[in-house]
Amino acid sequence: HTNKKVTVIFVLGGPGSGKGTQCANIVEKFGYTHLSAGDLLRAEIKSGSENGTMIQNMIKEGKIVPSEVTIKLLQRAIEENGNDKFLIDGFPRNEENRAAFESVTGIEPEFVLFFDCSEEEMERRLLSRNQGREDDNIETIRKRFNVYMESSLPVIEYYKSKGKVRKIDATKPIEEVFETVKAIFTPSSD
Ligand code: UP5
Ligand code: MG
Repeated sequence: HTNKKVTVIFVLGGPGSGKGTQCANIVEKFGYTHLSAGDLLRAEIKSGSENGTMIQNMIKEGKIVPSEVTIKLLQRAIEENGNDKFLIDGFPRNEENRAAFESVTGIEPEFVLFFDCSEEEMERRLLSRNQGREDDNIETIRKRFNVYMESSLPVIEYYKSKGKVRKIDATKPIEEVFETVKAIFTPSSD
């Protein structure tokens, strides 16, 4: 188990729903540390790690990288960081990810932010992002949507059954989405 008492929020939603964008806002306003599983995996490719080629091929196909790889990166990032509150963005992506993270780290999320966005809008955003991501082409985007529907939505359903999902209409403009996010992070006085 992770050697540290931490608060974790999972940030979930489809490809291009705005997870990374809103995490940056939450970091600035509420002092969390942002851990994007996808960013950690892309850094692992760049670092020339022995898993790099395997990770690169999986991302190109929109597939989910074996959980032990992703969990090791997340756990190391949590343990190396001085902060005690984390946004974990884009993980867990399937039931096996979820169960393995819980048993390996002993961490359960405080709640789950779910960015709910139409596929049409997500596709438009990904195709105009232009940041050189190898998975932002229409063939890979379709595969990412399929994996999301089949494997990732059930994780959100699981947390919904535990009353942990905070669902946000992510189709709106960035500023409006952040207004909703802020309300979730700001304790009410009732
Ligand atoms: N944008 C954002 N919000 C907007 C708004 N409200 N209105 C208009 N435009 C908005 O946003 C995407 C684009 O939309 C940006 O240009 C932004 O300006 C604009 P972003 O915030 O980047 O969206 P995000 O949800 O973070 O999209 P991302 O593409 O990162 O999501 P994915 O979940 O697809 O990507 P991730 O990096 O998490 O994973 C990539 C791959 O890694 C996976 O497909 C998988 O192969 C692998 N992976 C694993 O195997 N395991 C993991 O645990 C994680 C990843
Ligand atoms: Mg992202």
